[in-house]
Amino acid sequence: MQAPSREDFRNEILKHLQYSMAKDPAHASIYDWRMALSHALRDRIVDPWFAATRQTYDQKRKRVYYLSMEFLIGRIMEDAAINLGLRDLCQEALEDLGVDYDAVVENEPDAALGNGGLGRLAACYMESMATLGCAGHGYGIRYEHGLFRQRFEGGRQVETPEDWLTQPHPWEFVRPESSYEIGFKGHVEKHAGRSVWVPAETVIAEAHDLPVIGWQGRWANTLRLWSARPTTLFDLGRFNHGDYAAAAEPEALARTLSRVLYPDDTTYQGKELRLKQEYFLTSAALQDILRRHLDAGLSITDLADHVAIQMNDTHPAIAGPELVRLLCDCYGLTFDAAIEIAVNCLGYTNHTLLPEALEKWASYLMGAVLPRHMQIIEEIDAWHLKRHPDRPNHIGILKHQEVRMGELAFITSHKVNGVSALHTDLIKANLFPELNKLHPDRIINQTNGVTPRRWLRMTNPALSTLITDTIGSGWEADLDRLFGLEPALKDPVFLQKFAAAKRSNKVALSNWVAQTQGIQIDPDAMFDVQIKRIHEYKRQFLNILQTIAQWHEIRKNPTGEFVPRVKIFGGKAAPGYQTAKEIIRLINDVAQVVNNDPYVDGRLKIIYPPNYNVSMAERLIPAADLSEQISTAGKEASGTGNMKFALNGALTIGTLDGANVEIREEVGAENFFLFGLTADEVMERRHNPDHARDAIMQSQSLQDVLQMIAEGRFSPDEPGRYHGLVHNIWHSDYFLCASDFESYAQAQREVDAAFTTPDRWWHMAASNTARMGFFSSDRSIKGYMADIWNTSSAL
Ligand code: 26Q
Repeated sequence: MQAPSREDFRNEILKHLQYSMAKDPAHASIYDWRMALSHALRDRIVDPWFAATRQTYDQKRKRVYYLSMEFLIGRIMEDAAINLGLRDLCQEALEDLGVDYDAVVENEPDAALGNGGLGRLAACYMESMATLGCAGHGYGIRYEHGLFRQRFEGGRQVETPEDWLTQPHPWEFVRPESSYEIGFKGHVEKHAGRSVWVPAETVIAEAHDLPVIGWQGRWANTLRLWSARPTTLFDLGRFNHGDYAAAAEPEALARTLSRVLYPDDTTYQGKELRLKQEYFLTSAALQDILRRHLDAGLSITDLADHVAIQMNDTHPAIAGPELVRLLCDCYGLTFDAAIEIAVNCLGYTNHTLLPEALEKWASYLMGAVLPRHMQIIEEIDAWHLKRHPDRPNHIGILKHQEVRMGELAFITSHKVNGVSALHTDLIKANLFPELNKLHPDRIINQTNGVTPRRWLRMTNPALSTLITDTIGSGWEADLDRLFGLEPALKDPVFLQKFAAAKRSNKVALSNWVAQTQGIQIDPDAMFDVQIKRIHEYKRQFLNILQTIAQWHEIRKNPTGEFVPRVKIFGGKAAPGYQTAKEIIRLINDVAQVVNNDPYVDGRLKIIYPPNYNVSMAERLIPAADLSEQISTAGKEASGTGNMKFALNGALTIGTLDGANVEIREEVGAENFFLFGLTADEVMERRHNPDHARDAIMQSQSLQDVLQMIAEGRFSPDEPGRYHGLVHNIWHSDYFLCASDFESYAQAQREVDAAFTTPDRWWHMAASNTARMGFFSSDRSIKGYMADIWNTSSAL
């Protein structure tokens, strides 16, 4: 579609203000303008969306289905405008109408339907599939409440519900005709040799479609989110017997099913409602997939030629048993035929090695909620054992009266992938060593990526313009073209412009911090950023210990030369994760002391804005000088924030963990601040039961820091507040903060030295941007298409 003229587009916005919102421009609020603009943009998505849908149907293309319990989308409007090539036009048309474009963008709530990395990855992958012309459908849950909102009270995290859906959502289209019944509980009957599951509870899954528009609007896919509706409002039998509470049960289940996203990202808790949510998503998706396949006139036995289904972690791993159930019980296939089709369709992406994060469901719970699936799981396990009689028994799906979802997903998939090279090696060596021996070709790597449209073009216009001025456009959909910046790295004028782009982003962030936090920060200080979920393995604790050490140094040398730093933290803790919450409170307590210390005199500031989310990441990342990627080696599967920072010209201080390893290889060791133990050394070091004490005794600085915390320097009203944290680092320190402390301190001093040599710093920073092409999610998706989905682009 042709881009409209400025005047035409202005009129389209006005038309929607009048006829979609029934508002007079004289009385329109920012919200009304946002709705009008969203509708005007939406109109321009419909044609490419129809065209792509029709082409996939006509050509009977293989379709890819991405099943995920989380899609962490963030704001939609500006992303759509960017991909349609209309962003500047939106700004101009609103300007003509006397409306502030930035305020309209800000008015949109984040779609926070995810916890962190896994959910944001799903959103980047949807965008890349649309950009690449891969016929892909996302399936997720339309949570009424996304990830909780975070506030700080006296430095402590307080959670409040998120309520993005209290406003109308202009990007979704409800599809009542695409509704499916989902059963739970009940029993299994046998009729003429066929099993029939008779559920005791049912709900309806109703489809809500979001268009996902690719770069330049050349292709569009659908993200289909399910919401639960009751099958019947009342159980009339019970109602007539006067049992009113029980009569309302069907409605109560449906109301809770798609109500809220579980806020844990690393500990699974065996909650019945979570299992029901997982089955709800999976069953609705599979019924929809089979209906579409059969509606196209294709044979059920050819399913794997036309359908690839990717499971985003084990959360939808009930897909294997559910597909077998549908094929056997509803379409009459034999078990052997059904499981073969299922394995050929399914792929499983693993995102974690942390034992506490691996999903396991008590067999009794699985048997109670999904009785037919429990039978099928046992059958799948027996089938696998029969095919591999030498299989050690302890590596099966069922162990200690639990269903292990990782093993289930592995056995029911033709490909299992890790999300970085190191992570994939560790999956082979530590997580599934024996299954890997039986299936040596099954585990493969697909290193994560991020979409450069959102994470560079949209959020960093200053740098994007410089890149385009230097190498021309086209890099947005072919990120390897950033290598074309290489000659410019030698040009001092280019490096100056690079620095100026960064500085403009830092000024914008400083203004925002002043407005929202009431704290003045200096745009010429180094902006040192750690933003991610709060978790012990990610080691925000190590960062704050180091920050305290730096403060201590400044106080010891009040007239000394120090590189001014602003330490910026962002992130939420799972509501039940007490240690993570203590770390949050410590950071806030330290910030209080440091930010109000006259001796520091602007050389150190600590900022922790509450409620970190996608939109906040979009502000912080373009303004960062230093990216903190400091997890205990072997624990972070990949990381994707690390990629966004380096792409935007921040330097990384990091361990050899996850994708840091590959980032360092790409950008060059000389452009990366490495520290810490390797994954092998971490395992080795834990053999020494005194590793923490030994490390602490060797670092006077760390001893001083721990002493100050223990004495209550940061919590004078309650000196014992952090005794738990201090005791833990002395006596256990599983994540090796003590062992890596000195190495981290030394790397930080190297960072300071580089920052005080601007020529060197900006050369390093620009080298990062120039060499990050590999980390486009387009490269990842091409890998999935070639190695897992066996499909090609329609463009
Ligand atoms: C499971 C069961 C019950 C309740 C919640 C969960 C649950 C939910 C979310 C478990 C895990 C998650 C999220 C995990 C996650 O975000 N992992 C991250 O995935 C990224 C994308 O691959 C990686 O870059 C990160 O390294 C990894 O931590």
